[in-house]
Amino acid sequence: MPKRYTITAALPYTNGPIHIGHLAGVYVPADIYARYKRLTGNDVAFICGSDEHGVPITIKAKKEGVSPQDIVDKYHAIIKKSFEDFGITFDNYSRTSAKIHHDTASEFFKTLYDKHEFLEEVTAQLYDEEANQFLADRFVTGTCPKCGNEEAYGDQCENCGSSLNATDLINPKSAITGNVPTLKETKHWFLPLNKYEDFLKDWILKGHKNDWKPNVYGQVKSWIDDGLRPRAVTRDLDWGIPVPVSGGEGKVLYVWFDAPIGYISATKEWAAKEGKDWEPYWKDGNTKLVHFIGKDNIVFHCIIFPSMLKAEGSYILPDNVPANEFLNLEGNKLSTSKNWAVWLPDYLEDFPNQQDVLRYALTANAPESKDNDFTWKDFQARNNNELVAIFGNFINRVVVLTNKYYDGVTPEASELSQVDEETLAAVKAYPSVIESSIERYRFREASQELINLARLGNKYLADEEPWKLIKTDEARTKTIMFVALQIASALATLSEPFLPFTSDKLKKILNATDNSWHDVSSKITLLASGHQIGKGELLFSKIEDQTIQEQLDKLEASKKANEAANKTLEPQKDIITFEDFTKLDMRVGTILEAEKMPKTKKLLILKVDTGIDTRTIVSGIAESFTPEEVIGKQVTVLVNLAPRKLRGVESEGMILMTETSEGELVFVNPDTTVNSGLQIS
Ligand code: B3M
Ligand code: ZN
Repeated sequence: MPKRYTITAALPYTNGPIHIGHLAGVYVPADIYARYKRLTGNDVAFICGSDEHGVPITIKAKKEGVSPQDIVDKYHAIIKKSFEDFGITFDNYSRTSAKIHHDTASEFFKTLYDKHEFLEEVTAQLYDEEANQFLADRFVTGTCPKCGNEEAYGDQCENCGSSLNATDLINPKSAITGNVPTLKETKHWFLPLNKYEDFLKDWILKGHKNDWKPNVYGQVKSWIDDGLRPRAVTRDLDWGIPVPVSGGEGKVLYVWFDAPIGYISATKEWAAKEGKDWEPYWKDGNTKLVHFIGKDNIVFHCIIFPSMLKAEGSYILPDNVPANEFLNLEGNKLSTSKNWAVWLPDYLEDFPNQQDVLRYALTANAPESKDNDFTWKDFQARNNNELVAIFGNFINRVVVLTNKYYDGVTPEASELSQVDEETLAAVKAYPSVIESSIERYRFREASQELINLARLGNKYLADEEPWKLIKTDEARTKTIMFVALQIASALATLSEPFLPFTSDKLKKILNATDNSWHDVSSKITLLASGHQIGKGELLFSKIEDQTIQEQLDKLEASKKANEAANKTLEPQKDIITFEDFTKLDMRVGTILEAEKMPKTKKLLILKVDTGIDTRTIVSGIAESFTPEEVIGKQVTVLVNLAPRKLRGVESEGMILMTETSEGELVFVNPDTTVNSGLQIS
């Protein structure tokens, strides 16, 4: 019986492009699920949009010296295009700066306000005197009281997922000035989560004990067991949705209050465009609501938003929230701020038209129950050993042989052997095999079942060897190729959720676009005898080691560039007087000899002509220069530094150096050759 599904995917913050972690954690699994539900005849609203409020946007705007609207306009377009490029089939990708969202969120807040669901309280909040601004959310960092993570934010700890009030943080620090915040009184409206504890215990801890993923259920249980507290749902910020009640001047809705309502406003926007009624997608008890998110959003989708929906009273609640864990990259946490990521636009530039390879590699290795690591080596292996060697190889053989033996016409099968019968029966079972995994949100497992179907095809051809039989048994060869074409057609249909671009290509090659998901298990024949298929084309191509090495080098380079760009300069030292300065005697020196200090890695022993004399100076430059490289160099020497013994060698003076932002040592030296001994002042 077809059902109605409202499927949502977390609204990405529009403070940067999206990367492979976003795809793996949220958007590819959500798209697989939405495509599968459509293919199996359900009414689906697949909803997402840009999350355009919140402190991350204003921090980015400040950093780039533009307005928050400029930032969201720029990244909304970039992110929207990335989703389109990767075949993420949202029915609507909206944005929370849209008027329909402002109206919907304001109305939602007003409804709760009029029902006296909020606590209205004046409390002492963190304040940055220098920036003259309250510090909430990502405007303040500190140590998480629950797990000790020292980079927790004012509203959330990404390490343990806890939702926090800024005043919970230990050793808070302003993200604007670095100052220690003071406390200042201000009025906010609080959602009394404690009031919904019994409802949440009943709805989740009892009602979803067996069908919610253990990583989700476990986090929710620990918060509820810890006891829920009122949470402020308004902020002293100027970027966001104005608080629509008196006393709310200069305040906005907390981004995590407004953003989930973005799913509702985006559904409204879509339904209006489609001439549909939006309400059944959010208010009909027969609709299944499924939220796809990352683990750092569990508290907001399982506790706060459901409590809001419950308080409002007319909405359905999520049937499931299959949150994924985090994806790491080459052993390190993916990080926007550290530029340690594979950004989707960059991937497409380096791997044009290979979206499915990334979709597949991320699905086959998805962090479904624990954090997982993306490596370029695994990406290459998934492509070469599975997509090329199994899926692509099978299709290529079927299509090439059908064109070679029968000019592309699907041959007539004569009597089926037992192996043929068993093989065709196995093919018919695959829709429900894959369904069983998808229905339990096990997309890794489902993707491997798809590859198993291709394996079945390969094994069938390898065992039946039509290329040999063609010489001796025409009838049997026709039957084998007929069976192989049925497997290929099943792959064309069942691959669509996982490999949408490949599925399209394969349907065109087979000239077969109309077999539904259920047809694969119910129809006697997917490709009838006499059906004309098209010419073959390679579905996947081998990825060479060199290509992978280039990606690893690119990652290293971006990491170094990012470290350089974010290198914090030492603060200026205490002021000295001119008299102090005149005590320093700096001369031009010329390095005459150099040798490594035995048993050390860092030290070179230099013989330096200072113009006054030739003296020994020990310098910690051995990791940046070989002795040969420095002989003859003119350098700046501080000659009247008291001599000191280093590893038994008396060093008389110091060579002035500096370290570039890339971390390499360079000499501070005159840019023309001059006589040693000239004073530098
Ligand atoms: N903007 C995504 C994040 O926390 C957040 C999701 C909102 S879904 C309503 O990275
Ligand atoms: Zn924590």
